[in-house]
Amino acid sequence: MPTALITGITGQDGHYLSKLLLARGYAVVGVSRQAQRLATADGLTLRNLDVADTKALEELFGNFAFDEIYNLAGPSFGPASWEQPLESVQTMGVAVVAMLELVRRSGRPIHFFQASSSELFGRAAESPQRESTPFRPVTPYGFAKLMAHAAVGAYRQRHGLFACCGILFNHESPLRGETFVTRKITRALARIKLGLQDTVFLGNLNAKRDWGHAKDYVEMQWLMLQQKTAEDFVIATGEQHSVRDFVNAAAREVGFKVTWKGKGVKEKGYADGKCIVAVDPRYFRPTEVETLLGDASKARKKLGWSPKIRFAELVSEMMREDLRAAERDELVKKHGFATYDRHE
Ligand code: GDR
Repeated sequence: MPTALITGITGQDGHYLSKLLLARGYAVVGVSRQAQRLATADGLTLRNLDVADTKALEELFGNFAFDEIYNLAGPSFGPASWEQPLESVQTMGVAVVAMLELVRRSGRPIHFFQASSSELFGRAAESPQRESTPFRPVTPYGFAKLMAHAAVGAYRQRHGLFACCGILFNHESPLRGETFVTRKITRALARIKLGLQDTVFLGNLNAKRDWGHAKDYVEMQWLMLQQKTAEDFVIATGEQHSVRDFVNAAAREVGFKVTWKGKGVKEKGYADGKCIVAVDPRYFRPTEVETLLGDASKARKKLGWSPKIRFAELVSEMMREDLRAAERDELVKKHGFATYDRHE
C-alpha cells in the first residue's frame, strides 16, 4: 500500500485528492494547521502541522515513509497575501525548499508534486499561457509560488529528484472558499433567492478566468506522479469566461434576470426572481490580473488528460449546493434548527 502525504489537507484540493487516493488504496497522511477540523476516515491519518515549521516537518518525515507527496499547503487567496508577504514566502516558498531537502536526504524515491499557480504568469506575456510562457507574478502569493516552482526545477536537475509542478489555473467546486469570486456569486445568489440577502457586491466584472473543476485537477496531479519522468504541466480547461459571464450562468440556474448597478446602489429587498449585482470599488485590486487562459495541450498529448467537467456543469453544481446550504440557513433562521439535517 503506497503512502502519500498531502499538505493543506483542509483545502478544497486536499478534500478531493484525499478521496481519490483513499479510493485507490493509498494510506494518506494529511497535514494542515487545522487538520483537527476534519473527520477521520479509514486509511487517513491527520496531523496538525504548519509547513513553515521545519522541525515539525523533519519529525513527520521521521515518522512516515512516504512514496508520494502532494504539496498543496498555503493560503490560496492571492490579494490577501499583500497583508502578510513574509508569511507567504515562508509557507509557500521556504517551506518547499525544506521539503525538497527532506526528500533528498530521505534517500527514498519519493515522487513530489508542487501546486504551482497561474498567478505565476501575472500580467501574462502571451495568451493562452503554456509551460514556456514567462513568469511575471504581481503578488507575494505569486512570487512565493515562483520561488517554489524554481526550487522544484533546480532539485530535479541537480539531484535527479522526481519532483514536478502543476501550473494550476483557477479551479473551483462547492468547497471553494467563500472569498473567491465564483463561490461568492453562487452563495449570494442562493441567499437572494431565499430572501436572506438583497444584493451582491462585486469588483471587476470584466476580469476573465479559465475556470475548471477541482475534481478534474486533482486527477491530473495524481497522473503527473505516475509518469516515468517528472515534468511540469499546465492544468487548465482552455476556455475563458468573464466574471459577468459567471454571474449570468449562475443567475440562469436560479431563474433570475440580473440588474447591474454601479457604485452607490441603495440596498432594498427584492422580490423573488430579481437579482441586483452592484459594482463596489472596494473589490477592485491594485495589482489586478485582467485575463488568464491556459493551454493544457501538453497534458492532453502526453498524459491523455482533459477536464471532464465543463463550465456550465461547474456553475450548476456550485449553485445547487449553495441553494441547499441557503435552505438550511433559512430553516435555522425560522426554527432555530434545520429539520432535515437530522436525517442526513
Ligand atoms: P484569483 O481568484 O485571484 O484569480 O485567484 P478570484 O476568484 O479571487 O478572482 C478572480 C477574478 O474575479 C475578480 N473579481 C472578484 N474577485 C473576488 N474574490 N471578489 C469579488 O467580489 C470580485 N469581483 C471581481 C477578481 O478581480 C479577479 O480578477 C485564484 C486562486 O485560486 C489562487 O490561489 C490561484 O493561484 C489563482 O486563482 C490561479
